[in-house]
Amino acid sequence: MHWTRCAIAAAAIIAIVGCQSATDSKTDPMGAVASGNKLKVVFIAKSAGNAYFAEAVKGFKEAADSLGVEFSDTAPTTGEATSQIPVIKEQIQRKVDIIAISANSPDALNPSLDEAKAKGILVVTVDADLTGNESHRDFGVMAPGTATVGESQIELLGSEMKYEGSFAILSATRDAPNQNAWIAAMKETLSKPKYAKMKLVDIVYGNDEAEKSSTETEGLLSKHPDLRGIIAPTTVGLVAVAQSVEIAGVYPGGPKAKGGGVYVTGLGTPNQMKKFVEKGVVTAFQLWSPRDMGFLATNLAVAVKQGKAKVGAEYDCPKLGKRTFDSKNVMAVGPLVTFDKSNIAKFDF
Ligand code: RAM
Repeated sequence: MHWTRCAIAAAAIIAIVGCQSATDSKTDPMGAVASGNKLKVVFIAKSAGNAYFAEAVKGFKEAADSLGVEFSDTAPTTGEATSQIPVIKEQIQRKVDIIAISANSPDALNPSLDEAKAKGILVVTVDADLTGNESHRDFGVMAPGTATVGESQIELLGSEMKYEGSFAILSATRDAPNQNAWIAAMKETLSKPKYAKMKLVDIVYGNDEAEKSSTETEGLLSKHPDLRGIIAPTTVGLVAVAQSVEIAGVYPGGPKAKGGGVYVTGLGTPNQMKKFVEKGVVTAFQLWSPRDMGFLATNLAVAVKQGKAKVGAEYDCPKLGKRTFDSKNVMAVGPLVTFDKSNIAKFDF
């Protein structure tokens, strides 16, 4: 697959570039001066300690190293709507040139991001957008189309539960713009005749915290004894759901499975999900490359900042090729990949 090869090549590039810059700063007496003039890019994740964002950061770093710009990443401890406000303010004070952010709210960040833009900082949403408030950022780099993700998730669960029975969604935070957009697309998909016998009975929020996601899953299982499926469109949530369903023994074929058992799917990272797929707790799940997302965002943002690319126009990204913006100035990464027993061993992230 295209981005597995890329990942290997990228690892090699990072190794080489990493060595070079370490040597440069030791031997080049102008290093300090030069680094003072470098463009400063920061990525603000939704919350700390999430493997998905750690993978995205690899892409940011790879691009930053190849472009000779300075990169750092940071995140609030938790992902509630306002938690990124002090972090944005801190970065404005640091005089960064580019803020890339996976937004925890579609609107709570507007004033802080406006302040950043007023200071000449380029504001780029990555992974989670300011849905309905797009004018408060310059452009976005997002997952493969919202409709694609929503439809594919419903189709994946539907094919497993034979398009019949009740299911629930375990999401991230209540305000998460990306999960909310995917859930809206899932509901839209459910209105098609093919899915008429699938019933969405509950939506709960694990806040992208392992413990809260597990507690919410246990709640779903006891509240809905006839549940046939759970979709967790969050990498943190999906691990927790898989684990809770395994412990409860209610996965299809599990010791406590009733009426066929509970199918679990969602968006997850292959490395976190491998063991559940191997054990048969989860059959299939999906994701795109978070690393490509960071890589594209950095390349594009730096090119725009340097006047080498224009928001709204076609962009030819190193390694990834030509991409276009949609009407909301979003550039998507892709493809959306389905991971199962047949291919999961090929991925390492
Ligand atoms: C979690 C985060 C992130 C989302 C992925 C799929 O890691 O909520 O925003 O894109 O899941």
